[in-house]
Amino acid sequence: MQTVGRWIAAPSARSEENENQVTSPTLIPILGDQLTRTLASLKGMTKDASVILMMEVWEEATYVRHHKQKIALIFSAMRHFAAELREAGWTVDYVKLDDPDNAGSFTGEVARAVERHAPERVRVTEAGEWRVQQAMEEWADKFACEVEILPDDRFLYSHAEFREWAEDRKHLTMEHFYRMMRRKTGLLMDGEKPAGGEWNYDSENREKLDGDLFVPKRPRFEPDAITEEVLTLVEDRFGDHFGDLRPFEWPVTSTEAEKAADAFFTERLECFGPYQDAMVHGSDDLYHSMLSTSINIGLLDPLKLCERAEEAYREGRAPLNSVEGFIRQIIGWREYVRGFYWHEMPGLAEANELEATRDLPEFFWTGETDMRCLADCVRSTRSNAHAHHIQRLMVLGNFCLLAGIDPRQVADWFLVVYADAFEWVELPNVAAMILYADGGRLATKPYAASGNYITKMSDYCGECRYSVSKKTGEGACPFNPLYWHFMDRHRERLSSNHRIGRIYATWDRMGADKQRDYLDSAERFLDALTPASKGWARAED
Ligand code: FAD
Ligand code: DLZ
Ligand code: SF4
Repeated sequence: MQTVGRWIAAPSARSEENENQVTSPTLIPILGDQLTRTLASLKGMTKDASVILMMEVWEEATYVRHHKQKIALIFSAMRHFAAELREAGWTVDYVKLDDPDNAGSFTGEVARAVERHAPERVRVTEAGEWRVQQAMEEWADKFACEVEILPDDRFLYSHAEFREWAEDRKHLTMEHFYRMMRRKTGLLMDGEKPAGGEWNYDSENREKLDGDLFVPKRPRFEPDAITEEVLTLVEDRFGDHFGDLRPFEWPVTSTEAEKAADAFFTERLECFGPYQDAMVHGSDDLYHSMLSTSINIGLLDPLKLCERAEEAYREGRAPLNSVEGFIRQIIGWREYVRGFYWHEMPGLAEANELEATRDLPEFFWTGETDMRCLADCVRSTRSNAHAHHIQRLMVLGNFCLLAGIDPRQVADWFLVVYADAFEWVELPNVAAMILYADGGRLATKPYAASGNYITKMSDYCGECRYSVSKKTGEGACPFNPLYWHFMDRHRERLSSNHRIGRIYATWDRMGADKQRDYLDSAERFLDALTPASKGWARAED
């Protein structure tokens, strides 16, 4: 379904190719995360009646002060995509950041393009982020032509379907959503039954990585002339943003992204499952796919990736626990958080169920902390604009949860620092998954953990200045007292939670002196944290 002048979500996600070719003069804006030749707004369009508009705009590059590599990735991928479209015969009106008349915003640039091309209508695929979608919905009132906003059918589940699924559910349990998606897509299904008899093999995916295991290097993509020009621009205009710009090695075209996917399927998928939760100091990718940037900006089709993973299992090239784990991340978590975002916005951006108000510590930006696990995660974040899932969840996220950091500051940090960060995927992971700020709509309990979890899954603790086995006092791993401080301060809210309530029996058995030790240690640590200086995440700070 498409709408004229205002936006309504479509009832089904994968729209059909339009049967009737559109021949009236049409302006088609394509945003920086919509770099897909089969994009909804391109389907059924004739090349001679269409002008594609692509815009590098200051507002998008600075609404938060993105990591330099993220800006470079988007601009380079946009410029390559524009060249690819031109090669295929489309007319592309491409506005560069430094074009003297650049209006600086999507709305300003579409307005200028409407004047330049006098189209009968503007046809656009819905935005990934709430903020941009709100602006798009005003276009029909602003421009002297029709405005069509189409559902983004690169996702497998539409907003309306998610609304219907979520209706009347108190908890929006991902596992239920995921099983429904397995049935809907037929992925890893043997008739009505899940392949292998189980829906979820997560319990087999918790191995620590032995230092001797060989981890193949992922392909790196040397900057070409287009990327080099963008890197110079980014250094020049965004040199004071967080993060290292070089080496810049992300795939910036669908051809490069396919090569990255090939390497993952042939070299790393096999071990993806067992070592999904492992962390090794200085080893940044391990067996992860490193495909999120390419998927999120449209260079790779998520469903095709899942089909390739299933094929590897069916042909005996990869074990079921790895393949199921990979498919679950994509048709489960990825689709789920996108549905959750649109279902819970705009409230999700303000949610703060645990009333967390502490400032983000400065070391999230500088990496200067004696906590070896956190220092390594920030280092990888700064150098690569990437950290893998368990680092984001159980080290960085867990710290923010336990220390009670203000969700808005945490969300800004995660949106700034990762090349794959777009609010629709970042915010549910931050506000709901790691911070429990949504009050448990997404997770049935907070993912709180002491140093025990980190030492079980990593080699971080051995050379840390802190001792993970020491519970309180000087030299104790800060995660240990912080864990109990968190549990104690949220007792009223959490003790009735059946998945967490029994922890309080352990707490009570400790006795008042031991409890005081924990609380004092945590408070001393928290009081000594240096809050982040203003201006890292947003210019107006
Ligand atoms: P792999 O480990 O190889 O996983 C395969 C794919 O599954 C990923 O490429 C991704 O598309 C998908 N996926 C896995 N986990 C999730 C998840 N929890 N939510 C959505 N998709 C998932 N992912 C983003 O793409 N952008 C973000 O801004 C982002 N922010 C996050 C913030 C926090 C606090 C947490 C805990 C997770 C976040 N994630 C985000 C999810 C996940 O960490 C990344 O998708 C993953 O690390 C990307 O690396 P990869 O491609 O090697 O993933
Ligand atoms: C992330 C980003 C950046 C940094 N710059 C641009 C840009 O100049 N032009 C553009 O079309 N898209 C950019 N993007 C991606 C957008 O922020 C993304 O398309 C929206 O957030 C999705 O709603
Ligand atoms: Fe992190 Fe604690 Fe281990 Fe140090 S001892 S690496 S702070 S978990």
